[in-house]
Order: sequence, then structure tokens, then C-alpha cells
Amino acid sequence: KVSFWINDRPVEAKKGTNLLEICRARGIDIPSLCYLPGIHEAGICRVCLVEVEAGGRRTLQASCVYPAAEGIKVYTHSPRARRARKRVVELLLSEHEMECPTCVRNLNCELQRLADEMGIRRIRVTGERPRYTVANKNPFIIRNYNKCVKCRRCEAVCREVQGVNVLGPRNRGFETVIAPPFMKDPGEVDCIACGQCILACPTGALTEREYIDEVWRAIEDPDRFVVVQTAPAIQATLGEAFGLGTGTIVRGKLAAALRRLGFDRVFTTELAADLTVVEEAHELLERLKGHGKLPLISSCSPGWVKFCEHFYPEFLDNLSTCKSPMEMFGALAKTYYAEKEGLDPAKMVVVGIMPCTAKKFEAARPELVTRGFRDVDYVLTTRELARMIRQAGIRFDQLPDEEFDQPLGLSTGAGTIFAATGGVMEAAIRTAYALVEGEELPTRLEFREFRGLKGIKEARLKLKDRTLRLAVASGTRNARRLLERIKRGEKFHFIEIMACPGGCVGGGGQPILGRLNRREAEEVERRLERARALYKIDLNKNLRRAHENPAVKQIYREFLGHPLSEKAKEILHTHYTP
Ligand code: HC0
Repeated sequence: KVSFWINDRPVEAKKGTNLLEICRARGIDIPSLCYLPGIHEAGICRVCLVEVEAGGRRTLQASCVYPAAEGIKVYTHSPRARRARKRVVELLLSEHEMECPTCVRNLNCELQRLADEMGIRRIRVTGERPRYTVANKNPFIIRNYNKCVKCRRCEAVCREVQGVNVLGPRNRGFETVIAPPFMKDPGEVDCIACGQCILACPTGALTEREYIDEVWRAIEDPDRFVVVQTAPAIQATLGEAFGLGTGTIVRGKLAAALRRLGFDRVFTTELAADLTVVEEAHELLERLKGHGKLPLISSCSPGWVKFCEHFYPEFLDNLSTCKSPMEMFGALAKTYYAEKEGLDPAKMVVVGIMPCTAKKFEAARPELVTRGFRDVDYVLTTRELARMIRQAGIRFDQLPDEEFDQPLGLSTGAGTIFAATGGVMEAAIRTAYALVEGEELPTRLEFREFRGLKGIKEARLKLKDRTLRLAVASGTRNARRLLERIKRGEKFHFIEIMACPGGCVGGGGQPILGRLNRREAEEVERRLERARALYKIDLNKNLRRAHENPAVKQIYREFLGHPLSEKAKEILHTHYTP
């Protein structure tokens, strides 16, 4: 411990802790921009300058990297500190593309908020501004370098959290931008499309590629039959975009909003998640019998699949051949449901509401086409859906609770928990257990060893006469650690990998609440709250095992036959090649 002074008050803190954290813990807000605790502590933007008196000199220091030391005197809001911070933000603004009213981050931009909080009404520095063309050659992310403030948070998250490392400073001096190598488009490098960089970006320099107008056009076209499916995570996160507390469950309002937007049918991806569980549990049992490679690794997270293709192609045969629930749903909608309802699949449009930017990439993959039709036509993120709801003038908080349409709106708790890290594993084990041990035995429903935000979770589970070694990883850097262990000889039977930290609840398409003045603990807590909401829905469901879903049974009875049947393989399975 060291004793020192903050704003003339004596304080004690652990030696070496940075001043910014110490102040925030004591209720003193110092603005910051480039700082991401534990991920990016570089002191490069200078927005968090404070005055520090040490060794007889009083100087301006970046509080995010200045360590607490015995006897120093810190002045967080002295006139000089405030003036310096204001000037730093003015300089950032002076080269920023000022298109706030048309920017997707308008009113949700950290730079804008800083300017407002500091009372910047006029930018006293004028000069040249960079002019870059907007990079938008891929279906998932748009980079606008004219709005980049070079905080390098995207770069830090890409490297430190995801272990992908495709972003870095390019060019020199005034020309510097944070971009993929040789200023290539993210679609041309090893980017996995996870969108974690978008969540990290304080401005509108990084955004998802919007498909809102295309979806409006489809809805307005009387010749189109537009089916919407919503990912399990949306019900636990969409409310945040409308000011509801983190973890507020909005399942009923979500269905009501989609109906009012004009979709012809409102379904849930959870139905297909249940179906995935049934197919994947059978696949696991087949592989355990020696048919196929072990460990079986889940393949429903498209960011993870892309990561595997770029960095670990030797594991591609370990991936489950199951399409992701989103893709299974699209394929079923345009085959089973089209036949059942007498619809022409050529006139159907399937829209996915996903917490994910990689799902946009996945929807465009050439492998994911069934009987000549793309399984999913458009993917909108949680954020885009919130924008559409606003565009339609819908007061989200005043909507009644409604149900999804049937039969593709029926789901069990297993499908719901898919969106939290460990959920796919827990859901699959619930069903595998019942398949192997028999329905008559009391089945274990909860596998708490797979819950929570730990990057890698492991357990051993007895399945009849065999002990299975299972693991769950979220965040691709953790996936990398786990795969390296397997390469060194460790044996596992089944592994779940989700690209985003915490699983889909932490997806790159989720509402951005801004990191300004927030502590990392709050970010983590937010992901936990979202996951808790999903486990609560699961707990309150009568049916919690995927194979008990009456709609799943109906689909097998009327259409697919049985799990892993030829037809199931044609419609629900795929294969990825390097
Ligand atoms: Fe997910 Fe999914 S759970 S990837 O995290 O598996 O995006 O929410 O929709 O497909 O179901 C995302 C979320 C999904 C899929 C499901 C899986």
C-alpha cells in the first residue's frame, strides 16, 4: 500500500494501481478514451490527463498508466487538467469527420459525449482532415477511417481478447489509421467477422453492414413472403436498446414488435437450436462409436468456424457437420415449411435477427444453400432491429407480450440457453444423456460446471460405461489455447466453442452502451446478467430438453424421418473445407 493525495484528500491504494482506476473506484470520473482495463492500457489518447505533483514538479500525466506512488499529489479536475483534456478532445475533433447527424453512432458516440461533457462548443484548431474511401467490400463490417480516433481499442481487442490480430497501425504520422495489413478490406484478410472491434470502437469508424433497407423492401413487396427468426440472445438484450435494464427479458415484446414491422411469420431460431441439439447429440454418439473424428467440436458460431478455417484447418474434420441453428432454420423454412404451407421458396425471404456480425458472413457462404436457395437472405443485428423498430414508430416499452407463430416458434429451454457460453454443451448433454441412459432414468438437467464466464471450462461426465472429457471455450483466444492443448496430446470427446467472449450474449451485434467512465467489472457483469436472464427462461419452461420439443418431433415425423437421415443430412448438415 502507498499513501498519497487526490484533490487534497489523503488516500491509500495498492502500489502500482493506475490513478484512473483508483479515482473511479472513489467516485471521481476522469474521462478516458483509449483505455480498456486489462486489455489496452497504453495512455496514448491523453484524454485522461491529470496533474501530478511528484519530486517537486507538477506535470500533466495520463492517469490510465500513471501508477499510485507514495506521497504524490494528484489533481484530477484542476483548471490546467481540465483545459488540457479539452484541448486534446478538440484536436481529436479537428480531424474527425463531422457527420454526426447521419452517423450510426449519433447520440451513442464516446467522442461526441466527451465533447458535450467538456462543453466544447467551438473547435479552435482547424486544419487538414484525412479523406479515405469507406471500406465496405464485405457483407459484415464497414470501416470508415475518417472517423477513426486512433485509440487502438479495436486492435487491442482483436489481438488480446480474440487472438486474431489482423488490425494495427498503418502509414505514419497524420496519415496513420488502424487497419488490416496493406489497408486491405477485412474480407480479404484473416478477420473472423466477430464484430468485437465494433463493440470496442468509441465512434462510428467501425459499424456492421446494414441491411435494414433491403429488409424493408422485402416486407413492402407483396410478392414476397418474409419469414423472420430471432436468435435466443435477442430476448435478453434488445431491451437495453430501449433503456430497459440489462437482463430484462423481452421475449413477448420482441415477437409483438416483429409482427408490427410487417413480417409474414415470426419464428424463433431456438426451434432450430433444439433440432441442432438432437442432430449433434446423435452425431456425438456416432463419433463415440468410431464413426468420425474426436473430439467433436460445435460449429454453430460462424466466427469460430472462420477462425478454424484461417488458423486451425487441421481441425475442420472435427467440426460438427450440423449447420448452425440459423442456417438450419432457413433451410427448413424454404423446404419443410414452404411445402407445408404451399409457398414458393423462390418468393420467400428469410431474415435472421442475430446478436452477431459473423452471421452476416455465414448467411453469404456458398456452402449454405439448399436446393438452389440461400438458406438465410438477410441478417440484422440486435442494433439494426432496434433501429427498425424506431423507424416504424413503435413504442417498444408499451408493446403487449405476444407469442411466436407456430410450429417454428416452439422451443424448449435447451434452445434458449444456446446463447450463453456453455449452453450448447449443456443442451447437448441433456439430450445425449437421455439417449444413452434411457428416458426412464431421472435425467440431470443442469450442468452448472459449464455456466459462467470463465474462458475455458472443463468437466468429466459419466455416460453409461464411459467417462467423457468435455470442454467449453468462448473468445477465440481461449479457443486457441484449448486447441493448442489438444495438439500437444490432450484428449477430449466433445468441445463447444463460441467466438465471442461469453457466447452470443457478448456478440458483436449487441447494443453498445459505451465504455466511457465504465469499469471493466460492469462490462463483465452485463454479460452475466444477460446469461442469467436466459437461464431463468430455461428454468421456467415446462420442456427443457431439445428432443422433447413437439415441433421437432413433428418435423421428423412429417419431413426428415429420423436424426442423421439422408434428408436430414441434405438439409441440416454441411461441410467446411479450407
Ligand atoms: Fe447465437 Fe445460435 S446461439 S450462434 O450464439 O448455436 O448469433 O443468440 O442464434 O445459429 O440458436 C448467435 C445467439 C444464435 C445460431 C442459435 C447457435
